[in-house]
Amino acid sequence: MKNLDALKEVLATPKKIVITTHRNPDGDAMGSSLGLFHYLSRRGHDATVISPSRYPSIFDWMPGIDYVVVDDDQKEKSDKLCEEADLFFCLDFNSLARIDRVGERIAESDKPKVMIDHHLDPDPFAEYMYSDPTASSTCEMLYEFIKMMGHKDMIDDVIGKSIFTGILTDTGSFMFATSPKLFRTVADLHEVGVDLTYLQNKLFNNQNEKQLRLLGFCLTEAMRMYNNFNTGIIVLSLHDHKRFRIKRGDTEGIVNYVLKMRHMRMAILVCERENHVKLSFRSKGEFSVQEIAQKYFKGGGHRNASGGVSYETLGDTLRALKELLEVYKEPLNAEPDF
Ligand SMILES: [Mn+2]
Repeated sequence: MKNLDALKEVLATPKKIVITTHRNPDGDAMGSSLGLFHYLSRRGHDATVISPSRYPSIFDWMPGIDYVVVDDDQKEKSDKLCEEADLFFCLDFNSLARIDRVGERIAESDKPKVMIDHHLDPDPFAEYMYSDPTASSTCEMLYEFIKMMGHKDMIDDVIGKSIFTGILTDTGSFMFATSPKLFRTVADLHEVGVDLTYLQNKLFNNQNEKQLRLLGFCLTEAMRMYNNFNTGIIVLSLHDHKRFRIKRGDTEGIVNYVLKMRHMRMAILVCERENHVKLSFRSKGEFSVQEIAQKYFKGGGHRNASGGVSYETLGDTLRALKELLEVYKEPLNAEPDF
């Protein structure tokens, strides 16, 4: 990590610290933010997590979640915290443009910034930058960070649970982006008492009837097959959002079901919102959805999991996607490498 010793120096005396993460925070965003919050608070810092938007209710059980400030709902409080902060931590995103209003506040501030993130192509806005696109998750990196600070012994069940949450969600329960190093980290977390079964139940066996019925609808009605391109696209219109009363987090993980079909190389979930269309991309093997999300939909992420947005209508967005299938026809139809 760049300037680690200088950062140790900064953190040697109590500071007012704002920890922030990306919009629509996932398990890695919440896990890393809360894990860091506990670590810094215990060291005597006055730390607050600001999430640009609300977090899904499946994270309600996480220790410390009640102290999270949601910028969309608490703008004044959030502005005041940013104004008064001595230091900012930016977790699980790598460009301030990705976090709208909070990003603007942070960009305006002349106070130092720390970035801990595993996405590709970071914007070098942070004085203290820890970027590792080979890491499974920001949570895995947070574990390394606390170790580098010399405080591995502070990682207990509470911090461990937060870290483990991001590892589980970002790796799809160890299905992708794993490494020997990750399993060593996980073994350490196990040793300090983090209960994997407890977390699995909290994170993955925690849905309500509506969410499961929505999954059923997506697979029976909303999934469009493009077998000539080994691609499946699930489309949820505004009407569907109303019909199923879809809330933040309800569509989490649904896109992955498309890839359960043997021949599928790419899966896309298209959600029509009031003034934009949200896209989630998944792929198997070497085929990169990161490239598509970044080049055509102002987004990005990882090779096999990325997100983006379109400001065209739903119809125009779907037409653009179909044209892209033609553009990528050859790699989509290559011999499977999975
Ligand atoms: Mn992540």
